[in-house]
Amino acid sequence: MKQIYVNQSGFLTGDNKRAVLNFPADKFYIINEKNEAVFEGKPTHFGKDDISGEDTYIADFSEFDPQGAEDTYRICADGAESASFRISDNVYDALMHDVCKCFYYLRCSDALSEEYAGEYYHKPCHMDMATVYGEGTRVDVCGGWHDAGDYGRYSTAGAVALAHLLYGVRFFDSLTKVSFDIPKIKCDTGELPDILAECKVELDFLLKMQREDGAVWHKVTTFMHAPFVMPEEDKDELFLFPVSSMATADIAAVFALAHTVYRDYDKAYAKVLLKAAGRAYDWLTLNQEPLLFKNADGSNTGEYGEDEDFSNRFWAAASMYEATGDKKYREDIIKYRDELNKLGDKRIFTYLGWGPVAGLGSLSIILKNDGDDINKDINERFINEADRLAGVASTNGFNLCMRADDFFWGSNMELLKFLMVVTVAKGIKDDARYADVIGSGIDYLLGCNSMDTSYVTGHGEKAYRNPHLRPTVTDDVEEPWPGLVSGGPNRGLQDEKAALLPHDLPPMKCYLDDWECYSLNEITIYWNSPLVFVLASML
Ligand code: G3I
Ligand code: 9MR
Ligand code: ZN
Repeated sequence: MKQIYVNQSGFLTGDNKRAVLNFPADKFYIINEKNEAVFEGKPTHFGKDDISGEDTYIADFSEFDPQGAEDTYRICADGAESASFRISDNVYDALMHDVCKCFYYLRCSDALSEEYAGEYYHKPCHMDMATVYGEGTRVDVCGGWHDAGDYGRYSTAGAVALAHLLYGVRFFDSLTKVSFDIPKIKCDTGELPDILAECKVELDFLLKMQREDGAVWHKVTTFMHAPFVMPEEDKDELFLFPVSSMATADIAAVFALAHTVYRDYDKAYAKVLLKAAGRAYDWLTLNQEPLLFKNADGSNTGEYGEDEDFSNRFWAAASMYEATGDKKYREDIIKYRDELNKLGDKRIFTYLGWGPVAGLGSLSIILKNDGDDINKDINERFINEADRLAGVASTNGFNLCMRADDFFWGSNMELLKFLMVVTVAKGIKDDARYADVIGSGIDYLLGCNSMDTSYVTGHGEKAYRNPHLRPTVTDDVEEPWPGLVSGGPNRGLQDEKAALLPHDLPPMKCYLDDWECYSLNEITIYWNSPLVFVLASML
């Protein structure tokens, strides 16, 4: 079928603008709402690539920068027509609002109000004390965000999502200006910016996930995933599953990072965070052996297993060093850097979670900006990775920095993390390819892909509508919350329904907009958070 793929949300004025055709045509036209042709151009043949499996033709309309931000346009060629899109200076403002607001809707316990949640309100949930698994002690761990389509709350996943948001605030002050209609929280300087009011919900929860001795429980979930019910109907016993060194390190790191952000707004809170970070760090110092995590026998909630904890410890050391300037943390940075180097993966210092998190440590080192050898080495690794990604993008018609192997569970996060790396690299080195790769990545996410689908709910004429998300499937509201990033195509086709798809599909087409497909179409906090980071750089 003849298709014209385009970013269905829109383009920023002045940016590069492209659509992709999967058929040859002499000319393409841009038409406005009155069906008038307002621009014409000639598609150029790119050829076949292994991620889409299609013979692609590129329609470049970068020159088209119309006045009149509210108009919508379509691309036409040879009888085919694309989805509509806009071009304006503020085309991503509504998107940013919605992507951020999803964290509010994902709040657990009694933190939603009808005033702010509207039709997506749910009653208080998961208010009971949780039982320490295997011990029987009961602990209050109310609050935080549900992780995803399930109702679990996982420490490492929460820390990583927070990290994307809080590093976003550190790198791009613009993020503190974004408002998304949530309850205000008072602070020393007046009111917290919305993004920090929202992050505080998860930080407060993670503070409760820390044991007296400084270690952090890996997760709090029921023993088995809940059926598809509203959160308040999920009444099974909550368990605090064992502490892990990954959770403890990630929490040390993210509290230290949060300290550097909140100290400008709420000194007392920033102090609490740094103290808790220090306690977690001291526990790590006393417990040098990795304490990895495996699900209890028979339990099926998220495992978030990792093979080693050096990347987590590296992140903790880097974040503590940035927060305190204390040289003892610098020594640990070197120690864990050397351990990570032994693993033999040159890209590891650019990995931004949820598994390997050394790249988050790198962000602290970049922010600290000491200019020493450690700093130079990290800067260079970000540049090398950005250059690699620009190279990958040049091998397909979508200018997408993804190889076939990158399309696994949560491929959209893989993409967004790559875009974060390129975004940071762009701040280190001026290279025109970087902005282009970021733009094309966002175009892909918002519809310029061979599924012709926008992977953000409510943003795009053909946005996906059936996320694997318990409240959305269960409530009687027709549309899902807007602003949810789907996990996206996954060659592994790792759930029962996805397994029915043909197994020889090109990577980009291993997707179905079906709520049953949790390996293709779930949502999570840490798939929304990297989009916030990348969009913040574009505001
Ligand atoms: O990293 C490897 C890569 O090297 C390899 O080439 C590729 C191909 O097999 O696999 C990659 O690993 C994948 C890993 O995600 C990467 O993060 C695994 O195959 C894949 O099974 C794994 O999926 C994870 C999934 O849980 C199952 O464990 C997702 O990342 C993770 O986001 C997801 O998390 C779930 C929670 O458990 C529960 N809550 C919902 C959440 C989202 O679905
Ligand atoms: O709904 C669950 C989803 O949030 C998880 O990502 C996924 C993997 O842990 O598991 C889903 O739950 C499924 C369970 O694992 C197996 N039976 C079907 C469940 C979904 O309906
Ligand atoms: Zn809940």
